[in-house]
Amino acid sequence: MKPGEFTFTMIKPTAVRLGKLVPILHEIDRAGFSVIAMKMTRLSRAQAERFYAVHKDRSFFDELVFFMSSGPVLAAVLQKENAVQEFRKLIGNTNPDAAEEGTIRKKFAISVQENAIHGSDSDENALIEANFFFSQFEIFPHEEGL
Ligand code: 3AN
Repeated sequence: MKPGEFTFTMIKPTAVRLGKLVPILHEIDRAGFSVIAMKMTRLSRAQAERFYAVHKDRSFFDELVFFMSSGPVLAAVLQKENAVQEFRKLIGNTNPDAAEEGTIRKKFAISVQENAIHGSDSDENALIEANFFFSQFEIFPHEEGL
């Protein structure tokens, strides 16, 4: 996997519970991303704390950990040229009130916390987050020419 060509995403518990998993995957597909790894799982509190460790001093950290471990999530690695930036554009602003029309968060988020979907914010974090959920044997990048 080359940096710049992939990103990590997670469809969050509320979106899964409300039956938005397939509609969101449809948007991701329409935007030209290939799924190269995917699993449905549920984070323990400890795993959610580790995943969001960068936010541990923020006021919303405990709530965020509680929410993210409240039900199943869909974790995936997506391949596309310039994946991190392209995917951030597709999902839109963290706060759905500020999210651009047509973005996934505009369509599916119910609040700034329960904002439907996660997308890595840098190539470095895309790698860290993909490795958090998947082993090297569970990621299947498309090689050039395929
Ligand atoms: P993004 O997911 O757009 O990169 P971050 O990294 O600032 O946004 O925040 C990580 C997660 O923390 C968000 N996806 C959201 O679930 C939650 N979050 C961010 N800001 C707030 C807030 N002000 N109140 C509650 N939860 C928040």
